[in-house]
Amino acid sequence: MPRGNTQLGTGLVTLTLASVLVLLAPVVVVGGTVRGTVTFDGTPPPPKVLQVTKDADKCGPEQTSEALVIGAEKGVQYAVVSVVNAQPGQPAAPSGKVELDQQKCRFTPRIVLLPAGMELVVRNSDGIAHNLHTFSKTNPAMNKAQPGFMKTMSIRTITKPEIIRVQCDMHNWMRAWIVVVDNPYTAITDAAGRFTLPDLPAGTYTLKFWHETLGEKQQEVTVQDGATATVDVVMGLP
Ligand SMILES: [Cu+2]
Repeated sequence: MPRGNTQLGTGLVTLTLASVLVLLAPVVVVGGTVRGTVTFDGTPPPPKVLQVTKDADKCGPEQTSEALVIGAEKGVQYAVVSVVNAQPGQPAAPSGKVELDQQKCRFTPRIVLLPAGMELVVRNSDGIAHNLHTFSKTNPAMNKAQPGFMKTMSIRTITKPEIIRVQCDMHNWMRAWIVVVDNPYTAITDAAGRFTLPDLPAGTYTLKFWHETLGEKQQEVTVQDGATATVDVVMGLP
């Protein structure tokens, strides 16, 4: 066999072997997960009852405050868990939107996670007049009336990361928070106080826990590829 053909044959074998090795290589799992809980320190106080002073036929005679919601095992709902030193993620898809409803004179959900620059659709399911009053510091503040016939209102001016307090001046018990984020690493605790932050690149991070009534807390965590780190924190009344 001519020498040239032998070299070609060896080359093909080498190439094929390399391909097989690539196919057999383990799938590289990029990033890890942080999960955990926020629990209340002490004996949970009873939920506050808010008096309804207007539109009781739509709003009911009274409302239960969501400023501090504590569930089973003292889990704290509506705590915002974010990664302080995360790299910004992909910009929000322009077609995406996030909705904040007004239902029975209550903002739903209590906390809205809004990627910076994404459209916020404010819905009025009640068919009575509400108004959206935001107390922004970084984004332009707004105070927009939403009459009962205006089913939706589109907001496109919230473009910078910030936690924004929202209220309705017509029903002074109505509260919400818009959490504007520029990375995908923010979670809101569920009814049991649990949160999950998936797909974090390996590294050491500072987690910030924020709750509208309980204040702030920070905790460091190290994330390893393919692993789950657990962070449980306890927060009490200030
Ligand atoms: Cu209102």
